[in-house]
This record gives sequence, C-alpha cells and structure tokens, in this order.
Amino acid sequence: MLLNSRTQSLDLSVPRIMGILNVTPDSFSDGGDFFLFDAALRHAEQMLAEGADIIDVGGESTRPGSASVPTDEELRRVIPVIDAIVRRFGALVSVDTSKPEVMRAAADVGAGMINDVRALQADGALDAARYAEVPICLMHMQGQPRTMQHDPRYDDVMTDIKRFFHQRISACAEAGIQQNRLLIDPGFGFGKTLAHNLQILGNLHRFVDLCAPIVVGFSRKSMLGALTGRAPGDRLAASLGAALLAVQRGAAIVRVHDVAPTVDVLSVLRAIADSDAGIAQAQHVEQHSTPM
Ligand code: YH5
Repeated sequence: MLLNSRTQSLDLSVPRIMGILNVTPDSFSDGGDFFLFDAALRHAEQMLAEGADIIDVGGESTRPGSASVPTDEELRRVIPVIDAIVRRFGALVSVDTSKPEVMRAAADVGAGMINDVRALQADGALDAARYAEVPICLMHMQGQPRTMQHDPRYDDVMTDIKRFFHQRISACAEAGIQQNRLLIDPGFGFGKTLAHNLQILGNLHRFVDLCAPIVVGFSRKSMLGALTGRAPGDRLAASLGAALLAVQRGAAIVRVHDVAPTVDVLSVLRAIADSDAGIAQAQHVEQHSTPM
C-alpha cells in the first residue's frame, strides 16, 4: 500500500518508523516559545537523520491523567513546527491532534497525515479530515485521558476494538472519506489494563483483515514498565522487543521515541524476510493459515 498525501508518498510494503515529537512545555520545562520551537526542530532533524519515515508532531499530552489544551495554545505550539519541518526537511509530517481547527491548519502548512487518538469523534473532525485530503490514523481509546486507566473493562477486547474500527470506518465513508486513506491503531495504554494490552499485541494479526495499515505505539509506555519494573527512560529494550513482535504480526508503522535502535531491529527483521529462509517461512504461514 502507498500512503499518499498531497506532496508525499510512502510505500507501506515495508514497515515504517514514526518518530514522536512532543511540542509540550512539560517535556522541555519552561524555556519559552522559541526555545520550544528550536528544540523541536533539532529533535525532528535528528530523528530524520536516524531514519524516521514520518515525524508525528503533537501539542496535547494524552498521557493518562492529562488535562486538555485550549485550541489556540495547541495551534501556537504545533503549526510553526510542522511548517518548518515540511519546508526545511521536506519530511512527511503527521499531526497528533483531535481538534478540527488544528487538522485544517496543519494540512494548510503541508502535514501529510492526521493521527487522531479520538478517531475523528470530536465535533467537526470528520469534515476537517475530509478537507485535509491526507491519510488518517484512527486510534482506539476507551474513555478520556484523565480517567481512562480507572478500571477499564471489555466484553472481549479484540472483538470490541474491531467493532469500533468497523464503526469509525463506516462513519468516515458516510462523511466522504475513502477507506484507502485510513490507518488503524489499537491504542496501547488508552483505557486498557496490562492484560488487555498483551491480548492485543498477541493477536494483532487479527486486525489485518480490516484492510487498513496497522499503526502501533508502545514506546516507553507503562505496560512495558509493568512487565520489566523499569522507569520510562530505561524501557528501550522492552520497546524494541514489542516493536519487533508487532511488526511480525502485521504492523505497518511503529510510533517510537528511539528511532535509531528501531531502525536496527527492523533491519534484522527485513534481512530474514528477504532471505530464502524468510520467504519459505512466509509461504509456509500462508499455506497453513486459515482465511480470516
Ligand atoms: C499511540 O499509541 N500514543 S501519546 C505514556 C508513556 C509513554 C508514551 C511513559 N499518541 C499513541 O506516546 N498515537 C500517543 O509513558 C499516539 N498511537 C497513536 N497513533 C502517549 C504516549 C506515551 C504515553
């Protein structure tokens, strides 16, 4: 599959890396607007040099417990950064937002993708996404960031999330957004217990029949902290292991903080897939898998 935006085209027949760029004052403590802008640009440049295919720019923290950010503040943070990354580096930029005004403004300065943790459920978001004419990642979240980790429950987590994707893909179709512009993301950590997250990762291949590229993000997240007992800054090895498992189960894009080591991990996977042994294994899997 090709991921097409107005100016860029990304071939998803090989797994791709989305580098996380947070443009939030809490990640750069109080240095003022220019400091934030300058640090963000240098970070983007570094991730691109390391091999990131997409830079995901976000101005609203959606970590568990986070409060929301006013629209004018989010615009002020992310739009100049997106504009500069597109102009200076010619990179494919995704905008991590749920706000229609931010989606429109980002598309106007050349963003090539919308990454919405609320899957276009905000008022006006479907219209803004149609206007933007770029690919859209629909993420699953149960509840809202402030309270989503308070006792999340599902009848069956895989079935519930699949049903949600079917509903959102239909809503997009009704709003005039073609299915071939959509990507899906199960939203690790967004209203999920550790057991839910593990069930999703273990069964990720079951989303393949939705015929939308799968995006995953668990880089440094607390599910990896729960499994390893490590603080966020010490979760690189766990993040890489999880990325490998996800790509083996069909993920097309991994959203990560640590681009260079993820490139290395995917190089090893690529080499096996390209080798005779990997081709034989893929054929074996194809012959023995039941149609979904
Ligand atoms: C995602 O999964 N996540 S924001 C808590 C952490 C570390 C990282 C230390 N936006 C996703 O990255 N977009 C976010 O604990 C996302 N998929 C997509 N598509 C949360 C985040 C994080 C939270």
